[in-house]
Amino acid sequence: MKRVAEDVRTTKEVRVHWFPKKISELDKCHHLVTKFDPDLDQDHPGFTDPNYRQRRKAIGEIAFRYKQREVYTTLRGLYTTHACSEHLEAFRLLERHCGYSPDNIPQLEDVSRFLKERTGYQLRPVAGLLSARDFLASLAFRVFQCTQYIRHASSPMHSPEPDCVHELLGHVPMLADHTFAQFSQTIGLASLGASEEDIEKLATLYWFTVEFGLCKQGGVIKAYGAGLLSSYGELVHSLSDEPEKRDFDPEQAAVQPYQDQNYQPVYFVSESFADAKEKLRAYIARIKRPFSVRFDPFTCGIEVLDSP
Ligand code: TIH
Ligand code: FE2
Repeated sequence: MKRVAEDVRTTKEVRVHWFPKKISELDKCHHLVTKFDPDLDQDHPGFTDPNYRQRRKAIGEIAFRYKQREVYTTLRGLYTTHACSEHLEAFRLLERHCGYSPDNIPQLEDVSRFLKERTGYQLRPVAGLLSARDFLASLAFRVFQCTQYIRHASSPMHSPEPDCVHELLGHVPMLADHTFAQFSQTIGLASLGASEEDIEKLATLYWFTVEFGLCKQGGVIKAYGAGLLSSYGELVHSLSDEPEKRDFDPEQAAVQPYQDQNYQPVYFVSESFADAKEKLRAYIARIKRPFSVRFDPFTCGIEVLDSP
């Protein structure tokens, strides 16, 4: 598709090709001409030399990784003013002990080991978007399912689906906090064996808290939702005057329609994690289930208890 640069549209509506106007827009100039690619062009002198082709690929990846660096440093710069204190603290530790840096994407296994020591959470790789029932069930065991691929390079500041930027920069630091880890597991436990209708409500509640939650800290609103902390665009939007902000009420949040293609028009603000956890517990206690469940930390299994 040809794009028209808006500010060079003339009165005669001459179509002009889009062109970059800021150095950062060079990120959008990433289309490669493959005519001479040694992997595709049989006449290329290196076509039959696998070592050469491999070396070329490795060098090419350094160029693509340049963008990853940009996402990391841009988000990190914004955290100081926009992220909650729990996220900031864990992020410092992840940089010190877990290989978080602008030039490195850490291994899932290393990050999982770090979390296990902090809150007992562990990470496991997942191929794509899971059903809400399966995803929430894993939280009951303090297992977090992580995607491994990275967002498309043409849209570094927002992705419509989870990717490793979202998991590593958004979720992981929050899962290192005790109260938040408990909050997440509580949603997971409530989801086990729940009706379709209750799964839908719990998934929506998860959306407005774990993914897109805001909270008050020292009289200022900060972000704790992973979907905000992994998207520069939405992080700025969420704390601006543009969207509506409501006090967190699980009854309301569980049925609030949400946006999963673009920025949210509505966010819920918690007084604190402790307060959110208490409200969540009260909400969950009202969900009807013919049995109750308990996580046994010794066996890491679920005990099912019939109600009297
Ligand atoms: N929008 C988030 C991002 O850009 O990192 C990713 C998602 C969060 C929740 C659903 S998709
Ligand atoms: Fe997520």
